[in-house]
Amino acid sequence: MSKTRRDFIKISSLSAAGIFAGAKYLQSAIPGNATKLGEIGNLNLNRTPTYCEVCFWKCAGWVHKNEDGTIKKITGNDDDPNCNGRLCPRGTGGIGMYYDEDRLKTPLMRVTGKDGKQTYREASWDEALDFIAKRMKEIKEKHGAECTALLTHGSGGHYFGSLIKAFGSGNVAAPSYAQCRGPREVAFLATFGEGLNSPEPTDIRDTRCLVLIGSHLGENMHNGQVQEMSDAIDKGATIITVDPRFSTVASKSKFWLPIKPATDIALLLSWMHEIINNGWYDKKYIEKYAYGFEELKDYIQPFTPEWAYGITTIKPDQIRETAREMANAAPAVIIHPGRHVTWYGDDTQRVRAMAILNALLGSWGRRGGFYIPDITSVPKYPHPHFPEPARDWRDAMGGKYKLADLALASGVCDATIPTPDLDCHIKAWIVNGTNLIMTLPDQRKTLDAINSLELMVVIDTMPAEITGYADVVLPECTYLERWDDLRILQGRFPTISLRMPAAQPKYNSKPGYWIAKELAKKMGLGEYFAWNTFEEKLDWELKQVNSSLEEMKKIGVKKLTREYDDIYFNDGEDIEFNTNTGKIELYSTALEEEGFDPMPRYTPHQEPPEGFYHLNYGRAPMHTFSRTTNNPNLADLMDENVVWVNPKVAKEWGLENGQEVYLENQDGIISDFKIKVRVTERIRFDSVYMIHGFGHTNKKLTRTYGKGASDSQLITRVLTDPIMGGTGMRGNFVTFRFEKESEAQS
Ligand SMILES: Nc1nc2c(c(=O)[nH]1)N[C@H]1C(S)=C(S)[C@@H](COP(=O)(O)OP(=O)(O)OC[C@H]3O[C@@H](n4cnc5c(=O)[nH]c(N)nc54)[C@H](O)[C@@H]3O)O[C@H]1N2
Ligand SMILES: Nc1nc2c(c(=O)[nH]1)N[C@H]1C(S)=C(S)[C@@H](COP(=O)(O)OP(=O)(O)OC[C@H]3O[C@@H](n4cnc5c(=O)[nH]c(N)nc54)[C@H](O)[C@@H]3O)O[C@H]1N2
Ligand code: SF4
Ligand SMILES: [Mo]
Repeated sequence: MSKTRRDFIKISSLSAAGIFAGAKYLQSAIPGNATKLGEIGNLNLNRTPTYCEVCFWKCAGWVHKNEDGTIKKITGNDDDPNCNGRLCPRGTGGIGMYYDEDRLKTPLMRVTGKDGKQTYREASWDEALDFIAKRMKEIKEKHGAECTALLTHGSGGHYFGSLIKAFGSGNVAAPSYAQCRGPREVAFLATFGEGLNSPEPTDIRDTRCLVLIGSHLGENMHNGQVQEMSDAIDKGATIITVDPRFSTVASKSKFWLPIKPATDIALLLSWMHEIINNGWYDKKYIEKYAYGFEELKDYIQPFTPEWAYGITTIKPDQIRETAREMANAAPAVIIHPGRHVTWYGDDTQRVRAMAILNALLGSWGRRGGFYIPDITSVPKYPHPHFPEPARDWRDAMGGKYKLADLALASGVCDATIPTPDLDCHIKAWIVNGTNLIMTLPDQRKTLDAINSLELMVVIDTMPAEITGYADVVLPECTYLERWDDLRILQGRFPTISLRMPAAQPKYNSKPGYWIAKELAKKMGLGEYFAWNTFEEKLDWELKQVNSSLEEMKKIGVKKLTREYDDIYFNDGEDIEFNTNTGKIELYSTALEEEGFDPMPRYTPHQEPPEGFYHLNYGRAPMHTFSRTTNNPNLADLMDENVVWVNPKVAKEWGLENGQEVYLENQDGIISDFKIKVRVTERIRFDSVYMIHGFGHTNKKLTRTYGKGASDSQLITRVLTDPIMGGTGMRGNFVTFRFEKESEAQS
C-alpha cells in the first residue's frame, strides 16, 4: 500500500524535527571516535570534493590541484543530479574567488563613525572576537538576547544560526526569502499544502510544454534546470515565454508574449478562462483532488482573452493558441513558478494563479509536470536544545505577515528602526554572506536600521559595501579553503555531498564554523559546538546515514534512499493534501481566513510617468548578484552592465549605442555612476533593462568599483506583499540624465 501524502508530510516533518532534537543523541555520541579524525584532513589528494558556493544551486564538483598544491581548476561531479558533471561558467570561475587579491585578509575593527568609508585598523582574531563577545553580553544584559539578529545567505548560516539561537535569539533571516522566493512558497503552500524549496521539483526533463513567466532560464543559470530545459527542447517540448524583454530563452521559444509589465495576473486569469470554458482542464483530477472549482469557474467568467488584451497587450488569438498548446501537453506541462518573484507586491497572488493553472492542467505530481521530491535529512551532531527566545522580529510587526513561513530580512530591518507605530527592539546584527546594501531595496531604510544598531558584525570574503558599516569585519576564507556542513538536497532522489578544503586558507582568513565556535566559547556557549574538529562532526553525521568521511572524500556525492516511494501520483490514488480542506485549494481557505482574496485578483499598477520607463533587471549567465563582479575570471567575461533601451526611446532621447548616461528614478535618486546604453529591439518601449549587481561604490573592490550602475540604488519604491511581506522591487521608474548638477557647476 502506498503512503498517503499526509504520511509523506508526517515523515518529512519528523525527520526535519530530528535535525533539531539533537539532544537525544547527546549521551551516546560525543566521546569515542574523535581521536585521529583530524588526520583525515590531509590535503595531499590531487582532487578533492566540493560543492559550489558561487550561487545557491550548490552543484557538486571536484577541485583539481597543481603539483605545488595550488588550485588549478574546478569541474562538476558526474554523480550529482544538480549538475550532471557540468558546472556553469560561474562555477568554473569560482576559482577567482580564491585568487582575488582584493579579499578581506584579517579581522578589522572600526576606527571612526559609521560612514561606509571603511576606516579600520587591523586586529587579531582574539581581540576581534573578545570585543564582539563583550558587546553581545552587554546587549543581552541591557535589552535581552532576543534583541539580536542574524542576516545570512550561504553555508555560514548553519553555524552563526546555531550561535545566535544558543544565545537566545530566534531572528535568523535570509534575503532569499522576502527578496526572492517567499511569495512563491506561500502561494504553493496555500494551493497544494507544500512549498517548492530548492531545487524546484519541476519535471522539466520530461515536459512537453514549459511556460516561463519572467523566468529567464539560460540567463538565470540554475544549472540542472537549464540542462533539463535544453534536453526538453531537443525532445520537441514547446516553450512559451512571457517577458517584456526578448530574453535568451524567448529566442528558443515557440511563443514569445511580450507582455506589458505588471499585468501577468490578467493573462493568467484569461488562460484559466479558456481552459475552464473549453473543458480543457483535467476533469478527473480536479474532481478528485480540488476544492473550489465551481467558485473558480464563476469567478473567471469576465476574464476573456479580449479583456486581457486590453490590459496585457497580448492578442486574444495568441492567448487562445497558447492555452490550447498547454492543454494539449497536459499533464506534462509546467507553468514555471519562478524563483525571484518579488515584483509588484501582489506576488503571492500572481504565483497562486500559476499554481491554480498547474492544478487545472493536472500537472502537480505528474510526469513532465511537478514530481514529488523526497525531503530527507541527516541527523545533526548533538547539541543541547536552544533556549526559547522571549520574542522575535514578528512581534514588532503588529500582527502583519502571519503567513510568512520564514523570517523576513526586511522585517528584521523594520524591527530595528525605532518608529512610533512599530515596537522595535533589535540592537545587534550579525551579517554573514549577504551584501545588504545591494540586496535589500530602499538603501536609505537599510542605513537607517544600521544606524540604529549598537553592534554590527560582518562576516564576508570580500570588502563588500556592507563591510563599510560594520563595527567589526571578520574575513571568512572561501568555500575552496574550508570544510562546511553537508549539502543535503531534495530532488528526484535525495543526495548528500561533501565540501572539503582544497587549500589552506589564504591570509589570516578562517572558516565560518571556526569563527562561530570560537565566538561561542568566548560567549560561554561552547557546549553548542561540542565537536573537537569539524571532520569529527561530519564523520559522525555521515555514519548516521551509513556513510563516512572517508567514503565521501572519494565520491563527493552520495544518493540516499527515498523515504517516500513514488515520484509521481498513481492514477486514482487517495491523497490528502496538507491544506485546511485536505484538497488542492483553487479557492484558498487559508488566505480567506486571513482576510485576503481567496482567488487571485488583477489590480492595475502605476504606470511610468511621462519620460520615465519601468526599471527592469535580471541576471547575466556569468555573474551572481553583486558577489562575482570583482572576481577576476568572471569580470573578464563581463566587467560592467549596460542599460537596454528600445530604439524608439533612443530616438526620442537622441541616445546612441555605447553612450554613457546616468539613470534617475521617480524619487530623484541618480545613479552614482554612468552606464552605457545598448539600443535594442529586445526590450519594450515602456521599459529599460539592466543586470543586477554592478555599480559598486567601495573602492576596495578595485576591479569593479564604479563599473556600471546599481539597480539596487534606484529601487526606492517598495511594493510590499500584504500576505507575507515580500518586498516587490519592480515598481520603480527611471529616466536618463546626461550630467549631474555637480558636474554642471564645475
Ligand atoms: N536590486 C536587486 N536586489 C536583489 C535582487 C535583484 O535582482 N535586484 N535579487 C534578490 C535575490 S533573488 C536574492 S536571492 C538576494 C541575494 O542576495 P545576497 O546573497 O546578499 O547577494 P550578494 O549581493 O551577492 O551578497 C553576497 C555577499 O556574500 C559574500 N560572500 C561570498 N561568498 C562568501 C562566503 O563563502 N562566506 C561569506 N561569509 N561571505 C561570502 C559576498 O562577498 C557578498 O558580499 O538578493 C535579492 N536582492
Ligand atoms: N547567472 C545567474 N543565475 C542565477 C542567479 C544569478 O545571480 N546569476 N541567481 C539565482 C537566483 S537566487 C534567482 S532568485 C533566480 C532569478 O531569476 P528568475 O527567477 O528567472 O527571474 P527574475 O529575476 O524574477 O526575472 C527576470 C526576468 O523577468 C522579466 N520581467 C520583468 N518584469 C516582468 C513582468 O512584469 N512580467 C514578466 N512576465 N516578466 C518580467 C525580465 O525581463 C527578466 O527576463 O536566478 C538564479 N540564477
Ligand atoms: S549553477 Fe553555477 S554557480 Fe550555481 S552552484 Fe552550479 S556551478 Fe555554481
Ligand atoms: Mo534569489
